[in-house]
Amino acid sequence: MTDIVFATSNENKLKEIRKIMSDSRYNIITMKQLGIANQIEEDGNTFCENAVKKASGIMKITEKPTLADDSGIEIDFLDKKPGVHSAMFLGIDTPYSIRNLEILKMLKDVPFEKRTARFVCVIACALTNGDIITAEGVFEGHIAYDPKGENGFGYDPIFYVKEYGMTSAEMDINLKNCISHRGKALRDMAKKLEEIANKGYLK
Ligand code: ITT
Repeated sequence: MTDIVFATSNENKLKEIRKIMSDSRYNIITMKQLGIANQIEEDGNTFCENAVKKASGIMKITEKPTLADDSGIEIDFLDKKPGVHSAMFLGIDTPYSIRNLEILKMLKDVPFEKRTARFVCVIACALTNGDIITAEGVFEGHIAYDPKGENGFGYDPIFYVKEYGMTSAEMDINLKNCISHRGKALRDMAKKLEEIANKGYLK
């Protein structure tokens, strides 16, 4: 098993990540286990910039290969907002139950075809030799009319996936991981890490 740090303080992300990586050769180490807090400021303009900043900042502290995820939701009717600002949209301490209702109010009377939205996730891996690898995943859907479902986290209760007739908060973790932005990005990252391991950079 190869130790790899995952630089996130979001326990919900970690739960999904652990499940996706469960049959990989990687042993995920959390910042909590290492006793370090995320002191990296996410001030980039893109998911990629923020993911690279988090991964390389924490790799410099841990001196171990480090993964980081930057993700968020783009709502077309709101000009792709909140995007990279998803974690602090409508107030960092505002419960998601309230944020989600506020978003539904912003989209009141907006017809289904104009409620398109997507979750985006960029995962970056900072290797100890300074190399950076990135992978992206996108999950397309619509903003629902009412929040539904208890699974997942964040904006999942208002993210409706037409093909399954349910929100991503109504999906079990395996289904969500199979089709989600994070699942796609992480599986692509695992493939890229495999290629690197075969070249001998990662044991
Ligand atoms: P770390 O930076 O410590 O990883 P964070 O929660 O601050 O944790 P981000 O900066 O990447 O993470 O913000 C992502 C936000 O986007 C997250 O807090 C949710 O509000 C939203 N989000 C991302 N992926 C999501 C998902 O799968 N389901 C629901 N909401 C999601």
